[in-house]
Amino acid sequence: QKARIGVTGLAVMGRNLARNLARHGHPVAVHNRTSARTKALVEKFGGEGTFLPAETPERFVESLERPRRLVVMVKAGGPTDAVIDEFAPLLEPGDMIVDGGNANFADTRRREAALRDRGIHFVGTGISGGEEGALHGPSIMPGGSAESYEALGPLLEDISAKVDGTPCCVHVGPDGAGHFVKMVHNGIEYADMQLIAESYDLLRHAAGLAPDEIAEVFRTWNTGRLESYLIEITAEVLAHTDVATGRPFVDVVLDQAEQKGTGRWTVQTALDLGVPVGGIAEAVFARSVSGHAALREAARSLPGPSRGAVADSGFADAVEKALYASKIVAYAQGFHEIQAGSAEYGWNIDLGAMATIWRGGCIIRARFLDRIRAAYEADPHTPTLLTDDHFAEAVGDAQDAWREVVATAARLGVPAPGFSTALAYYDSLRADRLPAALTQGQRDFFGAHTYRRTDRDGAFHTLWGGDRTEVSA
Ligand code: NBP
Repeated sequence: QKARIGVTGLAVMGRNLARNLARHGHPVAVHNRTSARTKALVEKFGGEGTFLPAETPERFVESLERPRRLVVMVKAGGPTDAVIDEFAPLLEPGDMIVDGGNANFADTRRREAALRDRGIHFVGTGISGGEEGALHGPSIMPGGSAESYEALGPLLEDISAKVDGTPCCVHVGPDGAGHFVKMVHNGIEYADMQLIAESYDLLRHAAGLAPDEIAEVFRTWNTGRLESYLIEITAEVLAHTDVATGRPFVDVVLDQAEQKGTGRWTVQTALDLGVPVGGIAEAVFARSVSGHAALREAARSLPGPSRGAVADSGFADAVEKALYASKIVAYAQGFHEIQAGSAEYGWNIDLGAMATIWRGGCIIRARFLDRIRAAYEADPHTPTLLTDDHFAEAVGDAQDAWREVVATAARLGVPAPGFSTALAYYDSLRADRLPAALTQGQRDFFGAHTYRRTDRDGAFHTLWGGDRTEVSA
């Protein structure tokens, strides 16, 4: 018997993905560099379906039906190249290597081009949902050729999460498109988490609520428009009591957030593409600030504001509005980045389809994504989600409360970089005139960089060091 698909790399993600495939009735070949993992998988979960364990790459490749579908779930970076170097010589034209790791999309483009020359499809595939998602149905974002999707799509759709019967898996676009979209997904996840963290911080330190009371607030929010996996688990974490000390769990965890890199890549890529993603950038920086222990220690004695907490019973509602509005901004920025990446690399990504496949399986799954899907359905070329009728109205309704929350945060000295940057972005887009005109004047003054005028075409320069007449550049 041959396997329909194979998975190499059997740490948490690969093991659970292989189990998911087997549970769906697909015979799956399994392989790992260290064969103890392969043995352990078959011993423990062999009853869940048909596993074909292989100790060597050669046996692994032999056990796959053609065209071969080989999923690689190893640590991203060097290990992925090592695995490709090991397996590619064993493959034949038409075979597919599916990289399900969190690869950088630029690496995926390089690998895809190199393997395409040898007739092998390289399918960089974003997989979201962590280990639980991999087992029970992740959100899957495959890139690579349309031809490879014909052979892979049905399998991947089968094991993906489903929402309203629709699989959370779609062919994103050629070469690195899948990993690009997965990267931005993670960037949005950073922003979403940061906004939730700021909401908690304000409820705690501006409104003076206790963690279990805040958990209740989040539970209530989770029955409304903010309903999402992240809000749900936030309530769980906040309600949790540390077993060892009996104190709120959130008070015994070291307040230094870590990161693996996809958020940073999202921001670096946005800078390269010239797309403003302040919400994601502030989220990455907030984690970075939290980790600078010595810097924070040195600055701890700096003076703060003299005013105390707010005693406003409507504050939690205001924070809900600020959170919703800021979240819309963060997603609008993320989708702008996907739109720009798609244009830059010729991927032709369907933005509404991305919202559709993020509705289930992944960390940012939320009711809200249905709204984004609807927005792109109404206007696939909308320049920003913010001008969609629904979102424009929601932000319009929320904005007074949003401004109040940002002002309160500033007044009380509670850092709210996510809320603040989102509001500044909103106001920048809305502005009739931006002070960029002054910036251009300064640039022309010190560097003769020229400027354009509102009333005439062309580039101009003022002779700042001379008689200040204007010349055509
Ligand atoms: P890890 O990222 O911890 O990688 C461990 C696996 O890589 C093991 O199977 C290990 O084999 C293998 N490996 C390494 Br390390 N170097 C290798 C090499 N030179 N040649 C062959 N194999 C090598 O596993 P993971 O947490 O399951 O994640 C797998 C991928 O999925 C990663 O790219 C990750 O970014 C991505 N991802 C993870 C999550 C998540 O929630 N964890 C979510 C979404 C995506 P060994 O057993 O012989 O050491």
